[in-house]
Amino acid sequence: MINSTPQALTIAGSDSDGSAGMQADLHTFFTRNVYGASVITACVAGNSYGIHASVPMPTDFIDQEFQDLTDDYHIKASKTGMLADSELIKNVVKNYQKGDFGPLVVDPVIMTKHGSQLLEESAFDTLRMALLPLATVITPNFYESQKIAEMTIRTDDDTITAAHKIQAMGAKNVIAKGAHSDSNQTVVRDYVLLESGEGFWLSEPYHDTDRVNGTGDSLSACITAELAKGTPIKMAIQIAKQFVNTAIGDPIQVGHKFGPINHWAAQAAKIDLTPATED
Ligand code: PXL
Repeated sequence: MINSTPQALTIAGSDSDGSAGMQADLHTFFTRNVYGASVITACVAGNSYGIHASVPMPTDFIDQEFQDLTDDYHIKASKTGMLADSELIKNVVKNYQKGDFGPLVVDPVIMTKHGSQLLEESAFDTLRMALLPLATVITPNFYESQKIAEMTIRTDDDTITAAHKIQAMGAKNVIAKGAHSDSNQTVVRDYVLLESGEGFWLSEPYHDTDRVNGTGDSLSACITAELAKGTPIKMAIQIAKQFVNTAIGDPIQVGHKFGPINHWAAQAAKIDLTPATED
C-alpha cells in the first residue's frame, strides 16, 4: 500500500560535515528503520572544529518544500532543529499548521557545542510563543532550558522548576537535559516531565569523549522516529536515550575534534532498545 512505510520529517539546518542537524536526524531515522524526509531551513558550513558560515533558506522555498511533501507523502511525525530567526520560525509554524505532519518534537536549537549561536536572541520570544505550544515533546539542553525558562539552573529542583515553566508555555512533554560539562561526573541525568504530570529522572553513564556532535539532534530525531512508528511517548523517550547513550559509548573516528556520535552502534551490536517494561 502506498505510504505504509513509516515516514518522519526533519525541519532543520544542513550541517556540511554530517555530524549534526539534518544529517544527524536522517542518520537516526535510517538506523531506526524509518524513512526520512527533510525540509531544509538553513545551510551551515562546518566541520569538527566548528561552524564557519551559515545561510537561511528563502521562506518561499521552504513553503514549496512543505507543499511537495503534502502533495505526495504521509508524514507520521516531525521534528524541528535549527530555525535561525523569528521569520523562519513563523514560516515553519504556518506550514506545520497548514498540513498534516503528525506530532511535533521541538529541539530548540540555540547554541552548538562549539559556541556558535544558531538562533538569534531576538527570536526567543517567537520560539516561546509560536512554536512551543505546538510541541508534543520538547528537548532543551541545560543551556536552552535556562534561556527558555529565563532562570539559572543549579540544582535538581531548579531543573524540575524549569521543566514545569516550559510545560506551562504549552509544550506537552518536556525533557530537560542535564549538564555534561564536568569530566569528573559519572552520570548524565535528564528530567522528563510528561503531559500527565508524571515526572522522573533518566540516568545514563557519562562518557568522557569529544565524539558528541549531534547528540541532541539524534535524541530528538530518535523520539520522532519512534512516534512515526506508533511507539507511546514515554517508551519513545526511553528508547531515544538508550540509542544516544549507545552511540556515544562506541565512538567512530571521523574528524579531528568534536566528531559525530556513532549512529550504527545499537544496530551493529544488535541491541534491543525497548525498555523491559512500560510502567
Ligand atoms: O547540534 C546542533 C546543530 C543543529 N543544527 C545544525 C548544526 C548543529 C551543530 O553543529 O550545525 C545545522
